[in-house]
Amino acid sequence: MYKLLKNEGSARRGEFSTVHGTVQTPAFMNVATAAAIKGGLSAFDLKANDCQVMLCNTYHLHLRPGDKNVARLGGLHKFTRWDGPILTDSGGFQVFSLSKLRKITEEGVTFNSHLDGHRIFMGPEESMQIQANLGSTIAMAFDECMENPAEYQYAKASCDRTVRWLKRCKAELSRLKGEGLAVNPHQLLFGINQGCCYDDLRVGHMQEIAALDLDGYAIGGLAVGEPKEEMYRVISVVEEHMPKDKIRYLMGVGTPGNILEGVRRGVDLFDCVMPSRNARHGHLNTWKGIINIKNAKYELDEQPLDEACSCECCRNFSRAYLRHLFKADEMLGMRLAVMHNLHFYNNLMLRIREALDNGTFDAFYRRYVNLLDTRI
Ligand code: PRF
Ligand code: ZN
Repeated sequence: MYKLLKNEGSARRGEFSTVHGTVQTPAFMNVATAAAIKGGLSAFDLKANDCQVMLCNTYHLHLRPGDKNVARLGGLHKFTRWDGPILTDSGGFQVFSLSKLRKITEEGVTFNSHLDGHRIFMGPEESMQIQANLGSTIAMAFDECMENPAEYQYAKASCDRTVRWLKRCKAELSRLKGEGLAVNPHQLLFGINQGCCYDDLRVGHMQEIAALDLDGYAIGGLAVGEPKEEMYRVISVVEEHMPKDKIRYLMGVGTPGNILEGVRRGVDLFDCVMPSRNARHGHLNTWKGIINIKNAKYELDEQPLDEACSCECCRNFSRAYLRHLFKADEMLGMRLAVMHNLHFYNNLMLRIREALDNGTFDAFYRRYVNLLDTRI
């Protein structure tokens, strides 16, 4: 259930209530692809860093440890010890991004496992069955995330098929819940808008899926190589046709600047591997811009990584120590860096919410939109 608390322009301050707790929005969802945060963080670390939602992947967990095993072990919440909301991505995107040999038909997608190459089939029903076994709070619809650019005719046919897949997802999830086969009997379903960068396809697709009265709506198929101005334009075009009383999620986005632009255009939820992936390479977000901790200039720097940050790393350690850990390839370096970047993203969302509460989002946006994405 999404409750709109306040607007500033198109930006929305809201609350999303689920059986696993209420999410204050706008919010960032922290990526735990295979039920762990890369860099060695657990559910308890997420809690300690103000994370509200954990995101896991259907495809990865189906391959390993197997969704049936997760169901036998009581579902993802019990397995990971994360008691807040969990969103599972449907596998659609991962199949398209990880597997080279794949065949798409009306039924679904046949592809090779990225682990051992064996043939796997996944369609809307399989994706829902896997997500029902995982017991996530929110299941995502099985969609096709097209390459960009895509031919108009291909994009149109793909969108139409994604609508048919969505109807099958909805029917299958309600069957599973009705027959007591879902680990979480209250599991929610979000639809995903596609349509490449073709405005008419985007709008037509959004109108069709809005009519299905789902629990939330995502914008997919963006941040896949198009210029960011194009992405912002598509968000604005689609947003006008998204139900006002449902939560909105921009998939796989992005930098702090991208998030500020998304919020300004009416998006409530984001997720991205960027903070953890960048952290593992020593690229760290601060309130003054992005730093590379491996840089020689930090060798004797006794300041905290970011004096404005209250994460475990910034409260206790110097830049010099963190740089040393990276140089010496110590696991602790990665763990602290990932913790900091996730803390930064969750804190960014907190400050966005405060600005919306106070009616000062526009000033906040203007102050930070370029600064936070700048390398210093
Ligand atoms: N579809 C799904 N997951 C996704 C995407 C999508 O289009 C994207 C696109 N940025 C990220 N994750 N199912
Ligand atoms: Zn920090």
